[in-house]
Amino acid sequence: MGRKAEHPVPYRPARLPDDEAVARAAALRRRMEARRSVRMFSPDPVPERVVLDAIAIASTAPSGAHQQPWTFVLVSDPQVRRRIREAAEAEERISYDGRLGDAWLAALRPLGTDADKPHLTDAPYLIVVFQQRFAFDDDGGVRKHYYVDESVGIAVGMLLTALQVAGLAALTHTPSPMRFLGELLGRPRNEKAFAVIPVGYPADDCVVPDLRRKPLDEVLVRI
Ligand code: IYR
Repeated sequence: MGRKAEHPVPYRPARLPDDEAVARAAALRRRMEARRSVRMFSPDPVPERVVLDAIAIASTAPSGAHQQPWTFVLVSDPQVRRRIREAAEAEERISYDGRLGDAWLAALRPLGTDADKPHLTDAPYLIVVFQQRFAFDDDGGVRKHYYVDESVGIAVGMLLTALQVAGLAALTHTPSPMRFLGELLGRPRNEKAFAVIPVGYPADDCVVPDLRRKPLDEVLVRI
């Protein structure tokens, strides 16, 4: 495919020796298996440089037609975080009071989540991820973006991986509906909120649900 690109350029990354590749993959697997979604954050500051690098790493994600249809809004301002928390909790109260429905509430019960979202003000950073459903042309027209959900989902996965490798904790938070985020943050109408990701260190007394991950042989089919 790339062979027939309009302007192909050489790509010849050095190969790793097998033992080095095996060691790196195993080390990263151990690191990633230790990742947990954190809802109890310390207010301690984290190095901004780490968060900026993690966002830059997320932005290396592959995307439909290489349109890179994402915007990351990095929120540290405590007042903006408080406004986001208030608006998110207002929506979540309606959700937990019945909008989600019995089956959904039952599925969430093991996690113990509720409409209280202290992580939105405790964590020193919120990364609000927006997907660009389309782009504006120079002449004021619009240009459709392709595979936006997939592209932004991959970028968020890479963001979470980068944060974990750098020793930071995060949560993939999806208040619903999320329209308030675009309004609060003054985003243009081609952008749709995708997730709110609090980032920081876990609180000293942080606890998480006692979850088990599916073992490899349950998620892998080899043919
Ligand atoms: N958005 C709500 C509810 C929620 C939904 C799912 I699916 C979760 O895995 C966790 C929570 C909330 O953030 O509480």
